[in-house]
Amino acid sequence: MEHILIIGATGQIGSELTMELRKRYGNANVVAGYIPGAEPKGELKESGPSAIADVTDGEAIASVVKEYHIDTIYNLAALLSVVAESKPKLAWKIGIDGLWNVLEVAREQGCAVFTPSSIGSFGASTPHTKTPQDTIQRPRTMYGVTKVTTELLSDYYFNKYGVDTRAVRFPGIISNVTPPGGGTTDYAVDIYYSAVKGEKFVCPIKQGTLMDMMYMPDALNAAITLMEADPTRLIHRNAFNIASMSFDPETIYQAIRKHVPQFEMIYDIDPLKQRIADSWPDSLDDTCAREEWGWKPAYDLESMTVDMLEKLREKLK
Ligand code: AKB
Repeated sequence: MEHILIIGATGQIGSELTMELRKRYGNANVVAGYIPGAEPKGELKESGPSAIADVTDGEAIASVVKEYHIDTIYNLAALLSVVAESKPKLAWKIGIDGLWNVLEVAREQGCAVFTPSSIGSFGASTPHTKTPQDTIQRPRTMYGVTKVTTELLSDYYFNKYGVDTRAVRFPGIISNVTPPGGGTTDYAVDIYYSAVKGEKFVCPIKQGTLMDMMYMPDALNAAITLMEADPTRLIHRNAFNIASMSFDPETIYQAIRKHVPQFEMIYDIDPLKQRIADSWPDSLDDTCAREEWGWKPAYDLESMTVDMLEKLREKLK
């Protein structure tokens, strides 16, 4: 990786991934790609180059790749699971037609491509505990359908054209910089904001509903380490299970209450979010990622909670 384009650089993952890559690869070598209406601001804008990179416009992507001599593309453009259910056509257009555009540019201009998949690529018929790397993937959400297709299309471009496509299946990502929007796992971010603001948290997911989650620094490390990995060690490519923690709402609530004893939580279940959460795994088996490229998370629920509370107290003061 020398010259990198992040498509979706102002989103939850993109905003922090861009800054981390700039730290590691040099500010001038990492281009923040955005769509009009979601322009980079503050440090993201000031620290390095940015360009309009609308995933639905293949020619525009091609010209940014050419102008900045891009060799690696992080394609983070997608609608999350809940919002994709209300806009299925747009979810397909961004997730799959957009991916096609990116893969074609990559094929023509010799770029490596990272396009994340998700725990949402699994469905109710997938084994739910210690979900294996290679298993049944028959999701019934549009988000899941686009994520399985992402994995297949990325493998197709690798096998047919030799495009260096690699990806992980992200769990719910918890961060304190840019909030997520329209996901099923968003409650695990929102709960920290409520705790720090001194508000009662209304949880949309039922007690006992387990889902894999990950702290942002581990997610960034996964995305970068995989793209830096020796390709001869990779048996899998699209996409690797990665895991660091799995919990239900009660467990994260108790973890926060250890530090904020007066914090209160009540439940008001959102039927769509609950249906999606019930169809997703309780926990993933990430053995292949550990063996093939040395994946190892740094944070667990307790260390993430301490860091989240400290950072949010600072941010919201
Ligand atoms: C969502 O909830 O839609 C995402 C995901 C797990 O992919 N955070």
